[in-house]
This record gives sequence, C-alpha cells and structure tokens, in this order.
Amino acid sequence: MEKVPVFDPTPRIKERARINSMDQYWQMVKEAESDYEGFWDKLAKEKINWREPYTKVLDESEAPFYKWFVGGKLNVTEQCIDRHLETKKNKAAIIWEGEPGDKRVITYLELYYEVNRFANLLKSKFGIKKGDRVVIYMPMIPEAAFAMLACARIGAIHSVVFGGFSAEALRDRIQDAQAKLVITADGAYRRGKPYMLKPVVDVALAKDCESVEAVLVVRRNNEEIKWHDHRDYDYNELIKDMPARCEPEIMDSEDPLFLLYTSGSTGKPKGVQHSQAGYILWAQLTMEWVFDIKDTDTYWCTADVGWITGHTYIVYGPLAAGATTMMYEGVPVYPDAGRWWRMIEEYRVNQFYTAPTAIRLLHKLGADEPDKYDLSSLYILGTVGEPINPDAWMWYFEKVGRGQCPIVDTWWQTETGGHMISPLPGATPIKPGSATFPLPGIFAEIIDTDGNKKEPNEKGYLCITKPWPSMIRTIWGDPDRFVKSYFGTCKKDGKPVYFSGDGAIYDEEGYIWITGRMDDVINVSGHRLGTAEIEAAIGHHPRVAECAVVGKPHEVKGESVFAFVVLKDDEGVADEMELIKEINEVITKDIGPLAKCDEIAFVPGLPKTRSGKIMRRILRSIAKGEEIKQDTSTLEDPSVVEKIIQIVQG
Ligand code: 6R9
Repeated sequence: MEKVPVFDPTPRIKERARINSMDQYWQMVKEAESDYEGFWDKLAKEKINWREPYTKVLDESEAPFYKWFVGGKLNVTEQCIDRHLETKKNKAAIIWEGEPGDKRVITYLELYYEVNRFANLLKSKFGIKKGDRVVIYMPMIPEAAFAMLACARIGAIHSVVFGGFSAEALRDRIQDAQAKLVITADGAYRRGKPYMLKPVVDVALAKDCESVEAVLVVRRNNEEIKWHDHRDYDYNELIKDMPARCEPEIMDSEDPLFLLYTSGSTGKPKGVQHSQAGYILWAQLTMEWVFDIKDTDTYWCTADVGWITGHTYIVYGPLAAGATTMMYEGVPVYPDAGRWWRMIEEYRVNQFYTAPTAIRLLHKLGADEPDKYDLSSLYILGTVGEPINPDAWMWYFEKVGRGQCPIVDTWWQTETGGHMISPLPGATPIKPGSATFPLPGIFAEIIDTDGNKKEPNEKGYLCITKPWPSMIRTIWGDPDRFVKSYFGTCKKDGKPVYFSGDGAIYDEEGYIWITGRMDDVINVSGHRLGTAEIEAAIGHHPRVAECAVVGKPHEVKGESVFAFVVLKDDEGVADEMELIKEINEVITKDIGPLAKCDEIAFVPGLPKTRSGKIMRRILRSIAKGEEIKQDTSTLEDPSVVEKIIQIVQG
C-alpha cells in the first residue's frame, strides 16, 4: 500500500473528548477482551434507565439468536425523552428545517407531548397494540420521528420505508410485515417542488394489502390528495383531541423495536429486526464515543429516516444522549450548493455527519462554496455509507473542516444497528479512506472462512466474531435466512461468526480499509441495492429474456448500475433509447428511481459457467473497461465474452 498521510487529533478535540488517547482506547479494548460480559454489564447498568434489572447479560444458548440483558424491562422512549425532562425540558430536542426555509424547534418537553399524543392516537383510534407492525412512509419532517417514537412508546414495531421507494416496493414491505397501519404525509418539498407520497400509498394499497386497516395522513405540503373515506385519517385534525400523557408500555429487553428492510445478495429485501435494550444502549454510547456529543452541541446528520443511519443517528441515538438533533427535509443543492454550509453557519452545528456521495457532489458543484461561510462551530465531521475516496476525504477535511476537525469514517450496517469500526475523534490518528479500528467491545476482524486472521495487505472477510448488543436479532419471518445470510460463510474456532458481506484489508499498522461488498450487493450513493432485485425488475419488461446487473465505479455515486440485457426477439434494438427508457420505467415502478440503470447494454448472451451461473466478475470487468484477466475457458460459450466486449467497448 502506498504511503498515506496521517492526521493526529488536534488539541481542541483532545481537550473535550471523553476518550482522548490511544492508551485509553486500548485499555477499553483490553477490558472487553478480558471480561466481555462484564464490559457490557457495566455500560448497560450505567447508561440505561431500567424499569426492572436484567438477570443475565448475554444468553448464547440459542446462538446465533443471541439475547442481551435478558429479563430487563424498559421503554426506549423513557431513555430518549422522559429521563431528560428533569434537566433539559426546555432544551431543543429536534431542530427542523424544511427545504423552502420554514423552521421548527421542538424542545424535549414538546417532544414528550407530541409523542404521547401520537401514541394515544395510535392506541385509541387504531387499536394498535404491543407487537403490531406499523409502516411509516414519510418525508423528513418531525412527525416521522414522532411516529417512530410513538410506536416505541406503546410497543408497536415500526417499519420505516424510505420515501423514494415505489408503490410496489412499499407494498412488498407492507405485506411482509403484515402491517396494520400506514402512516404517511401528503407530500413534501424536494428541489424546490412539491413531491407526493400519499398517492404512492394509494397505489400500494390498491392490491393485496388486507392487513392494513387504516392510513394516517400528516399534512405537510397541503397539495391536493385523494381521500378514501373509510380508510384515511387526518392526523392534524385527530391529534388535537389526544391526551398529552400516555403511560409507556413496559418492554422486555429483547422485544422487537423495529424492522428495517434492506437488500441482500439474493431474493427480496429482508426485514432486519432490532430489539430494545441492546440497540438503544449502543445508539447512545456511539453518540458519546464517536461524536463526543456534549450537552451544548448541535448535531446534524443529513441522512433520511428511511435508512438505518436516520434511525440510529437522527432519532434514537441523539435523543437517548439528550442531544439537539437537526433534521432537514430537502436536497443539499437547493437552491444552491451552499445550502448545507449555510445551515451549519446559521445553526452553529458542532458535529456534521453525511455520506461520501454527498461530499463528492458538493465538491464537484461547489469546491470553494464552504469558504463563503463561517464553519468554525464544527468540531467533528463524519461519513457513512460507502468507502470514501481520499480526494473527497481531503476536500472535506481541508475545506469543510479547515484541517481542525477529525473525520470519523464510520463503518457499519443496517444489521449492526450502530457504528462498528470508526476513529475516536480525540484519540485515533486518522488516514484518509480508512475506517481505522473497531470500537471498544466490537470484535471486528478480517479473516478467512476458517477464522484465520489475514496478514496486512491481504483481502479477507470482514466479520464480527463476538455478538454485540445492537446486532440484528433475526430476519422478520425468516429465521433460516438470517442464519444462512450472516452465519453461513465464516467460522472461528469452529463456531459460525457474523459475516458482513464486505471485504477489507489491514495495513501494516493494523488500520482497517473496507474494500466494499463481496456479494452481489451494489452501493449507489450509499443506497444498498441487490442486483437480484434489479434483475427481477428488468425481467418484468416483456421483451427481456434474461439480464445481469453489476456495479460500475462512478465519480459521484460511488457505484452506478450497469445492466447487460438479452432480448427475447431478434428484432434488434433499433429503438434502443426507447427500450432503455421503458426498462428504467419498470425499475422505477418496481423499486424506485434510485435503482435505475445508468447504462444498459443489449447483448446476445451472458457469460455463464457450465452449471449456468452468471460470471458477474467478468461483466464487472467489461463494464469498467478493464482487460479480462479471468479464465474464460470454463464458460459454456467463451465466445460470448468477445461479443459483449465489442458491444460495450466498441
Ligand atoms: C450504515 C449503512 C451497509 C453497507 C456496508 C458497506 C457500506 C457503510 C461504510 C461502508 C465503507 C464505510 N458502508 N459504511 N463502506 N466505509 N464507512 O450504510 O448501512 O445501508 O445497511 O449499508 O454500506 O458495504 O456493508 P447499510
């Protein structure tokens, strides 16, 4: 590996950080190593407001269905709201800005009332009880957070579906979870224009969603929407009459808190199930360790609540930590590429957390834009979602952070619940593009499938070799798939361990460098997409015989979607542009615009092994314009590779 620069934590960060030396970091790592359960026991006792204490820290008897803090009782909304009322009832819990520039500040006391009223509404009007599933299909407005917390208050399991997903994708998720209620909004604002959500819900529910009894609609943009009298309910009207107090449901540590659907390498998206105590503990702890959140800070994570980052690092983590969390409705480039920097100046943001794709976009559209604003309030910058290239890292570090703010490159996943590998801002010397080291208590290791640790510069499987409190508990309704997907690849000491799906390498100093997915998952602008899902969508076009989808490196998006399509007919593709448009329309309908293909090549056949497996590796090389190094002689029809190269590379 070539030499890369290393940046030590600056004194201003060291001074304020909870963990402010590598010695302290290694000390914590050792503590966890020598007494794993004791390490977590101490933290859980110290950090969580238990209604009843747990009797066992970790139950491994049904591994890999691990249970944490067994027998403990709590309600995560007490952890996130009630317990703060004594000391910070008038502190801003959520600061929200709409894309048009409208603003709301919600104090902890107000949040308490909003969530309690909402919880009462769910109970009294819709009969939602502990364990019921509620789908939340919302834009980035405070009510999205209220809705999640209201579910948590009464023990209902929320499943937030990203507002960019299509009606079909929404329907799949509603059906899989057998949701009883859908909470949505009329619509919101994006790129200066209204965009609508309620009409998408209408289409989703038009077919095979018998489980859904009602739709609750929050008014945001007041655009006209169709109303189904016996199904649709007006939130803004109903909420007014709700009592402002709702006793929290007392939950077991291991009761499910939420489902969040994410793409895997095969089949339909899976409903990743998280539980109460372990999740909230880690959400709060990582806010303290990784973002070094302080009482006077204003913290901003730009994610959407439809993704795990929005769950853990806009809603649950910051609120559990008693922080002020910002929420922004729109896109980063409206009305111009200075929008976010202007907001950092205006709200004096202290921690700013975003995705590499956004950094690359803002770099491209406004390299000097940050200079126009006073960004001196910033202490810590964060990135998440995909590997960050050193160029983008350096721009973020120098232009946005003025060389004064450590960048925490946080590696984690929907399944991990919270950060796994990340620098500690006051301790870790950082290198552009490396997520550095596992957090204390997290046993992330790069190994081979038998559990042997890889030597520096050798790529291996990125695994977590011990269970951790905020880990995925199962895949909703499909425990076998849970075991197979995550515990079916790697073993250590003969025991199956969690494999993330990512590859990674150590450098000579033990720093971890994530190389990206080793499976058929692609990462477009930080969005996880399964090639299988996109291929299934493309297959719905009547002229498509078969297809294969691969990721291709992209300057801004990280990866773009490249499809190789074989048509049923030999009519040729005289109407290529039209056909590409149609195929992308099918994808938009089945999944959403985020999964559209950037490039489609119509090819006479796909490179397959004699057993019929598509060699995606070859297609990836062709898409990239690389020379084919793989042995093609084992293919059923090696000549097809030449033909595809001709078509793609001309
Ligand atoms: C939190 C989140 C998870 C996948 C993960 C990996 C990629 C996330 C990363 C990163 C390199 C980082 N990923 N953070 N790759 N460096 N700092 O993104 O969850 O949507 O489930 O995606 O994203 O490939 O496996 P999720």
